[in-house]
Amino acid sequence: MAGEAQPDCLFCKIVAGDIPATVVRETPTTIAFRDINPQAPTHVLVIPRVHYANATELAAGDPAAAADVLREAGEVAAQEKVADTGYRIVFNTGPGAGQTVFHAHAHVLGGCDLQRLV
Ligand code: DGP
Repeated sequence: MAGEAQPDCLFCKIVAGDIPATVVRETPTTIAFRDINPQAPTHVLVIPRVHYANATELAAGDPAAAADVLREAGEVAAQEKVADTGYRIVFNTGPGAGQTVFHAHAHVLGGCDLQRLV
């Protein structure tokens, strides 16, 4: 059922504490942890504790949690001291866009020149 933990979901296992992660922030509804394969000096993932396959489904099914993820992305940027120089919040959505983990997550990227693509 939408929103419920999925036994085969990697990020649900991180939420449950079954897989370790380098957590940088936690709230009652979100967890932020360092990406295992960083693409920038700051590369943190912000996930909702509830399971939805992607950001669009999260926004439709639990808009409050979606807002929490977005707010936390900004808090991570401030905590990582990349807010002033600029950062990206990226939601890969679907395999064609490079999504590999089908639990909604925001990539927070910063700490280098990000002025490419859009
Ligand atoms: P995406 O390609 O948008 O689905 O991003 C998934 C990200 O998750 C990718 O950048 C790598 C990261 N990732 C995959 N497995 C793990 C893990 O076990 N721990 C952590 N911290 N990150 C992971």
